[in-house]
Amino acid sequence: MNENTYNDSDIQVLEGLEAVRKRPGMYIGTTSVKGLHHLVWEIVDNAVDESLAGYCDDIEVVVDKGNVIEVRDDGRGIPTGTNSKTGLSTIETIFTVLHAGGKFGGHGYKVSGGLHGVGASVVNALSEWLEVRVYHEGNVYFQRFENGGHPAGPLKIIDTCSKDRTGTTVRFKADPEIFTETTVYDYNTLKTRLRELAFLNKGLRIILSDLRDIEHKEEFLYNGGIIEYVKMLNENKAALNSEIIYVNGQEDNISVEVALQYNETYNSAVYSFTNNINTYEGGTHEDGVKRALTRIINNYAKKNKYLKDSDDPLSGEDVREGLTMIISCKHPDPQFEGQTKTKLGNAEVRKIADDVFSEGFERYLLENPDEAKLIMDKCMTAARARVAAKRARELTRRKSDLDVVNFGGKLVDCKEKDPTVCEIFLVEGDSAGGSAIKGRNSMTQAILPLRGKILNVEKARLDRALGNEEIRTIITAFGTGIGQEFDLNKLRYHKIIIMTDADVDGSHIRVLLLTLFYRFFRPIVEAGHVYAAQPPLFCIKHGKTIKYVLNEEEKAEYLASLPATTKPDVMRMKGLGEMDAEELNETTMDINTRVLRKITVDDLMQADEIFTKLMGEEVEPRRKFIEENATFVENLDI
Ligand code: 28G
Repeated sequence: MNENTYNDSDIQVLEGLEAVRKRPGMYIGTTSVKGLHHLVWEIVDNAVDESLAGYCDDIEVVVDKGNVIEVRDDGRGIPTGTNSKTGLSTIETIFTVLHAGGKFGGHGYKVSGGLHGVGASVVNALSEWLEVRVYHEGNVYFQRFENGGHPAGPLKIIDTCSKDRTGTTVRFKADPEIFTETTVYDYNTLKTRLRELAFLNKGLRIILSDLRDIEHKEEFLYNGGIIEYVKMLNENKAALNSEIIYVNGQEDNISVEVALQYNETYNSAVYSFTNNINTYEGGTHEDGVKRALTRIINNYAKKNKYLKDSDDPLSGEDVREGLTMIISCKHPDPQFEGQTKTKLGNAEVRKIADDVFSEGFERYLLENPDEAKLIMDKCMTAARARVAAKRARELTRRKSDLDVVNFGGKLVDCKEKDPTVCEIFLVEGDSAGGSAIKGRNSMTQAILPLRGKILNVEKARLDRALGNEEIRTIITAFGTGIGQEFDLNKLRYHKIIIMTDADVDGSHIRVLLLTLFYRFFRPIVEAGHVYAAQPPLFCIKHGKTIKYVLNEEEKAEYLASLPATTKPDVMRMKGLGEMDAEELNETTMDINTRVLRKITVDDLMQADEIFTKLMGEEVEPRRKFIEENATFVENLDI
């Protein structure tokens, strides 16, 4: 083609590109920073397609100075011949004819393709300039486009290269006249998506480098694919099944891959993809897998007597508690629906996904009974929590009409309503409770005396736990609800202070409370709201000063600091119940003189360990523990 003359098809091409520049939103959704990144995804997707075709192992993305993007692949290189339909070179066709993407040429299919899947010509149309280099049979082919996709010259050979070197390189500068908000790329956005692409396409190496102000270079290569994705997502969580479960299969050219692992949290993280596109709104592939998961677990639970025939089945939410799962589907002709076109609509996929997953997952449970037990126990606990949460919600609903001060006649609330300055003391025993009520600052300090036994929530089913008045009162007082209704924002006191004696019984009650928190209120602890009051063990008088110390060590240290001649009385403190209001206030409650210890999740886990020992299957540690902690065990309401 003569570069100085236009023919009809040139005019059509230019009109096409002009349409893109007039209404960029129609093609890339938005010209905000999101649209800017979309340009990169379009080009990268073409390289990923070449990798899916089996010809490309490495993709390199460079953010160059001036926010120029360069994408390189080591595929076959775009064919350098002429396209019979357009009369232009294939390369020029791909970069200037709208919708000249994968479907062009009639066979094969694009398995990636961004959300809009509009192709390289749209990127070209929205670029100040764009250059393409193709490495093929020892030659470097080159073409440059300017001002929104106009060829600056014909395709030509500009250099030679090694015969082994094949591939395509695309370099472009987004047009600031289109991207008026910004043309600055965000490294993290690029990194997150490119890493995701590497997870979704096992064995594909993607290198990202940033040559702007702060230089970065990262490589993403996952031979385990989505298994490694789940591994990363669960990195900082305690895994339940140590091996990540992986299931895959295909039917009618539609492939489904699933990787999953349970962890000890209560949250579910299920992410699904179709042709590398994150289907945020889910769809038939996700429905099929979820349906199969629920059914297979229920079948297994019935068969293995976790559930009686008369029991309600486990719900979808029960079986997904603590579940991290990636679903990746590849489809030759995906139909995207929904508000943001991120919901897979193809009806046939529901059954295929169900078939593939149920077969693989059922076999996994049969072949791995130990892991299966961990999963079943987790699901059963989740189901109990769901029932309990419903009850709690009903209870709180009933309570909400009452003045919270009067419920059960136990909580002595503070006057202040702002949770950030309010404190609640959970006090062991009625007599200490009495002193605490008298000695408190009634503006900000609420007192909840705990009488009798606190139920061991580790052993009791949650519905029974909610039948326990002590626990119900605590839940209502906190205001957060429990289980699925739990809402940290509703916490009525930002300091929850456990006030027990410094003796063995006191520490036992503390352990029971911690277990309650561990199971029901963990986020409260994680947010740093739970404290242990530390009543002093000794009172040391020195002249006119009185010093309270928490333990023997502190006593020794303080005494050593005093001049030998003036050493005084050392008094052992009484228990909480024997202190009068003034003493209790001064030593344990007054914000100016008290010493609080913040309870951490580690403390909870220690408490949990004690319970695991006590309740666990191992007989010997259990016997030993019961022997060593006779009073404690006697007080337990198991
Ligand atoms: C670096 C940034 C982006 C690409 C290829 C390779 C081929 C190709 C691309 O063909 C025309 C349409 C369907 C066959 C295909 C090379 C077959 C044989 C290719 C890229 C002809 C487009 N040899 N690599 N397009 N197809 N990389 N990277 O864009 O029928 S695009």
